[in-house]
Amino acid sequence: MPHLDERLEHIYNDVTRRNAGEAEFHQAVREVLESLGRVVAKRPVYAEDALIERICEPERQIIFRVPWTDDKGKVHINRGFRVQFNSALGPYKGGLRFHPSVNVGIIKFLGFEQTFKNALTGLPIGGGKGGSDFNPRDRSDAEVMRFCQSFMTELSRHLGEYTDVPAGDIGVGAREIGYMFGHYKRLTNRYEAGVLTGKGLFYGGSRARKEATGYGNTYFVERMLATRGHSFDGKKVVVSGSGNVAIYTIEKVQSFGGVVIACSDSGGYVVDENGIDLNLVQEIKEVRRGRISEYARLKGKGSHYIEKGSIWDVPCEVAMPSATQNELTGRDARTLVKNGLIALGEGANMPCTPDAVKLFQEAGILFAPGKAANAGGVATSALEMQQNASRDSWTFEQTEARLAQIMRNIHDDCASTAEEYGAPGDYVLGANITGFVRVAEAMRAFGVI
Ligand code: NDP
Ligand code: 2IT
Repeated sequence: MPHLDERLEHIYNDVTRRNAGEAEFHQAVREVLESLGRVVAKRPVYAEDALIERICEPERQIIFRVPWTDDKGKVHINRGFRVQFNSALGPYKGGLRFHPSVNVGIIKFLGFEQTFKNALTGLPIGGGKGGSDFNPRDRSDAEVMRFCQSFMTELSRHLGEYTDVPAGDIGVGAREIGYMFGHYKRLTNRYEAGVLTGKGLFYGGSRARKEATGYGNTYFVERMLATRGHSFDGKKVVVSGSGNVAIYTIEKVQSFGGVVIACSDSGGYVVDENGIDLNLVQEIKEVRRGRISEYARLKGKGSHYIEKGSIWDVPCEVAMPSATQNELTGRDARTLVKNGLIALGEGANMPCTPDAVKLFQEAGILFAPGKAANAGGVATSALEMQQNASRDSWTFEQTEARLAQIMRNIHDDCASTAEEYGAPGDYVLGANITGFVRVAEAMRAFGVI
C-alpha cells in the first residue's frame, strides 16, 4: 500500500480500529487519506482541530429492524440502514441500496464517498447512504411494496426535504421510490415532494434523472478523452452491469459513436461484436426483470454469453464498470492494459480495487474515479429538488444541458486541482482534494461540530 503522510497515519489506524471488519469503508477512507498528504503539507491548518478525523466519522448511523410478510404469509426480518455522514454543505443526500450483501461497512463506504461526490457537484447537498440486506430478486410487486412500506415506517422519522433526501441505488428504482414516497406521504400527511428523488415523472420526478448517471459518466469520459485528442467515435467500449447506470451509459456512448460490445449482470457477461442491442437489454432487464443470459439466446448470431468469468477479458479501448464495488481487480487491470485500454470511467461506486487503480495510473491510462465520473446522478437529484422547491418542471433538454455543464465543471475542477497539487492528469487526487476542501472549509466555518 502507498505510504501515508505521518500526520494522517493515526487517522487511518483509528478508523480501522473503531470500525473493525468494515473492509470497504477502510478502503474508501485510505484512498482519500492518500490524496490528503499533499493538502496538509501545503495547508497544515487542515490537520488541526481533528478536522479530518471528524470528516471520517459519520454524524449519525441508524440501524433498524424491517419485518415484512411474503405472499404466502411467512414473516421475514431484514436490517435497515441509514448513515447520515456529513451535512456541512446541505441536507444528507444519497441513495438506498437493496441487496443481500448490504451491511453497515458497505453503507458507510458509500456515505463517505457520497460526501465528496456531492461536494464536487457544486450543489448544496451533504452526504448520506442507506439501504437494506433485502433481496428484491424474484419477489412479487406486492412483496416489494410491503417491504418498502415497512422500511419507510422507520426511515420516515429521520427524513425531510431539509434533513435527509434518499434516492435509488442498486435494487432501488422507480418502483421502490414510488412505494416509499406513497408511504411517507401517508405517514406524514404532507406532500413533501423534495423528500425523495428519482420519483416518477407524474408526481414530481425530474426528466433526465433516470438517465443521468450513465449520461454523466459518458460526458466525463468524453471530456477526459479530449485532453489527449481522442473521442468515443469508433472506439470499442465495455460496460459492466445491465442496470440503471449501465443502460444509460450504453445509450449515450452509442450516441457518441462508440461501439459497446459487452455488458453483464451478476450471472455472467454477453458479447455482441455487432454492438449491444440496447432495446433488447432493456426489454430483458428493465421490463421483464430477467437475466442477461437470455440476450444471446434471443439475439443469436454474432453474440455469445459467458457464465461467470470476467467481462474485463473482452478487449476494449474504453471501460466503464457500472455494476458494483471491487468488480475489477488487479488481474483484470493487467488484462485491460495489455489489450490496449485508453480510458476508464467508474460508473459504479469504487468498482476498481486499489491495486487496479494503481496499475492504470502507472500505465498512463486516463482514469476517472467514481466520485467524479458518476456524480451526474446525484447532481440531477439536486436538480429534482430544485424543481420540487420551486414547484416547477423542466424540459428534458434543459435538464440534460445542466447535467452536461455540471459534468464539464467537475472534470475541469478535478483536472486543475491535480495540476495545482503537482500531479497533472491524476483525477483521483483532483477529485479527493476538490471535494475535501469544499467540505473542510464549511466545517471550519462552523467551529467544532
Ligand atoms: P441496478 O440495481 O439498476 O443494477 C445493478 C447492476 O449491477 C445489475 O446488472 C446487477 O446484476 C449488477 N450487480 C449488482 N451487484 C453485483 C455483484 N455483487 N456482482 C456482479 N454484478 C452485480 O443498480 P445501478 O445501476 O443503480 O447501480 C450500479 C452501480 O452504480 C452501483 O455501484 C451504484 O452504487 C452506482 N451508482 C448508481 C447511481 C444511480 O443513480 N443509480 C449513481 C451513482 C452511482 P443483477 O441483475 O444480476 O443483480
Ligand atoms: O451513488 C449515488 O450517487 C447514487 N446512488 C445517487 C444518489 C442520489 O441521491 O441521487
